[in-house]
Amino acid sequence: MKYIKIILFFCLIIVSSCKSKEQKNEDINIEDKKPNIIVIYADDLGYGDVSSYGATELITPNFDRIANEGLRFTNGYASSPTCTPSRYAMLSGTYPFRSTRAKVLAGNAPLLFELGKQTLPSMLHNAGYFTGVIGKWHLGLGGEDMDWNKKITPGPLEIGFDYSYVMASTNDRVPSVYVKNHNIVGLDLNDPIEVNYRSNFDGEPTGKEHPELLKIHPSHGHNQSIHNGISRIGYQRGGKSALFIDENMSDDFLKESIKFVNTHKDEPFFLFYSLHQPHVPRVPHPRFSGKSGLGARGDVILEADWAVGQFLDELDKLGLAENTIVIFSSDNGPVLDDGYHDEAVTKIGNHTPKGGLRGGKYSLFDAGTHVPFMVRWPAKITPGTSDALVCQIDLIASFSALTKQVNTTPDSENILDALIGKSNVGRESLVLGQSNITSYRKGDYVLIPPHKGSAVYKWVDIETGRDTLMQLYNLKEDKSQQHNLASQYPEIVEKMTQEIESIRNK
Ligand code: NG6
Ligand code: CA
Repeated sequence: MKYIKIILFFCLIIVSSCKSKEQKNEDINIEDKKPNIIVIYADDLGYGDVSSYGATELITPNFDRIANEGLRFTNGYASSPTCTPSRYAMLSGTYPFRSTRAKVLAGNAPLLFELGKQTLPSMLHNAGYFTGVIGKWHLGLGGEDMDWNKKITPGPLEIGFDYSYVMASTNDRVPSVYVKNHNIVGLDLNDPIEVNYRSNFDGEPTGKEHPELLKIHPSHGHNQSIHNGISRIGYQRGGKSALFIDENMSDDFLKESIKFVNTHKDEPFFLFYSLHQPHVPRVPHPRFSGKSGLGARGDVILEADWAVGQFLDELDKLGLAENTIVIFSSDNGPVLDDGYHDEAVTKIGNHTPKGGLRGGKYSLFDAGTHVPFMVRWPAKITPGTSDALVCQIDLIASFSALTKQVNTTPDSENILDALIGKSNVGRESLVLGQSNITSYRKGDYVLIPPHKGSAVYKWVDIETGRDTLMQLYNLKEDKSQQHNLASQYPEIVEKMTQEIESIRNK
């Protein structure tokens, strides 16, 4: 009996010590486990294109899930009213005006980034994350006069991504292919692909000369090489086995993204899931054709919303949702006719993609850069709405603070507390735009310095925001920028002008 008691006593000690070890580990894990980080990035989605931002004619339950389960920012910005500079700013923490090349790039442009400088993926890679990009790239690939049939480098892998599966440029620019790591997906070297942005290849039909071959007709530009019944910007020949099918693009990127999170579920990961919707050409899978009643633009937004829902479901299934930061935003504001007759204009009805803001894609007015911006992190964020001024350019400084890295980029600011709702103060001020064409937001004011050029981009029917006069608006009181206050508040204009200069010369 005595021996049995002794044995039982030791068993108890062993069991209880195991239990306390397990509990401790759990505590350590909760505290120390790095959250996964996912940026879901739409292409040309407007502030008013999402139902949680006020859309009533278009219902986006899955984008809304992120907003409802996280923080919905009412003052969230892309850095620029076009794609390349916004993406450049987000990944490099550098204002686009600091790079002469950070403008909409041709499909055969070399990689935009300066190698060796810190980027969002390189910083997270150094913090122990597996980093990946899937979807639209549009940041240049390779060097000058690249042979697309050989190893394509430098590209995403040379700026800190561990894995990449990207559309080479845009869906309306050749080459119409995906590039996985260093190579074109599905390329048959017996049918090499050639790309040219100056002249066509002999015997290749173009949209301009052969409109009878087209299923979607261009309204401006987009009349060069034809692929999948759609003429594009630029000329390409060959590579037939590798050309993407527009209708499948959303599913292709979704499948890749689902595969990515499954493969990396057991390590911290960063995924830049870069949607191509609702950029032109808008070609939904037949499952979504006609679903919105708003033409192809509405249909592809519903398609993107569905894909995001599938992706979020996968995070749930894998048990990852709780400790994963999901950011959803857009690279620039909305446009209706961006180069194809696709009923975006004729079927718009009562839908308002810019949600009451002025301007749109390409514009210095607010709708160019003021976009949906939501952050979900169930483990840490209490759902709600935030009016803090936040910008995509700040992800790198904020996440380097989160992962205890040093931010070495010039313009990114640590606004982590605002991003996770610990504070309702974000940035104090923000430069927007590209090259020398900039505006400057500070608090509720936005200053648009004089810029030459026409008041409207006629081909897309969007106000440019350019004026030879100084413009100053108070966005809190005048969100549609109707009242120019510049002459009323010369001292604010003066101060903000000086601040732009000092940021420029930093
Ligand atoms: C414009 C294209 C437009 C779109 C845009 C870039 C024409 C006439 N228009 O030059 O269709 O491709 O560039 O869009 O070619 S972005 O969202 O990738 O910045
Ligand atoms: Ca875009």
